Amino acid sequence: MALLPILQYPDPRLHTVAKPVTVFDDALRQLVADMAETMYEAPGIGLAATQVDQHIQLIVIDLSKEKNDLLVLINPKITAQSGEQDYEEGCLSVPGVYESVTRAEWIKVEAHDATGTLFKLEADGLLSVCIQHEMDHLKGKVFVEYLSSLKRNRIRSKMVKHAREIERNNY
Ligand code: K1U
Ligand code: ZN
Repeated sequence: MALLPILQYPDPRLHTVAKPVTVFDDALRQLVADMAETMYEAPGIGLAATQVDQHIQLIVIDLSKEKNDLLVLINPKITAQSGEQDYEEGCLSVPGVYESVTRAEWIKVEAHDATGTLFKLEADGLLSVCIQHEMDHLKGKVFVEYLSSLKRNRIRSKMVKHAREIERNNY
């Protein structure tokens, strides 16, 4: 298994629209394993393939404390939704930033697992938020795009400054 570098906002590759997965092979399952390891190590509760510069419709999520309940969603589609909820979201591509976003409270999702089997899932609360956040990544959307342009530009400047400082310290 391998730890994968996570793209940091405002990297333009985060705005790439992911393509559907068409082949469910060992290379895909290796990517799932590497993404899970990367998410657990970060640590985070979700990761989209977009964030590791792989532009296919693949998401991993694990909300368990024990890190033993991995959910793999491939080519996910929301088929029904209802209600609204606000949640203070974070993102491994925008470290240190937590901001409230309004999303659907309940969703019904269809997706394939890593073997290609189609399954259906209903989610509410944090799982619903996390699936919607990760599905946005697959569409090339980062959660800061729900914020005002003032807030988003402040976050962008902070991230660019931080990246420059890291680069300078590496010389
Ligand atoms: O997409 C990502 O970058 C992962 C993100 C998922 C997410 C969190 C909260 C709301 C919506 C989506 C994260 O995992 S950020 C880190 C985080 O929330 C966390 C980290 C350790 C323990 C518990 C939570
Ligand atoms: Zn994210």
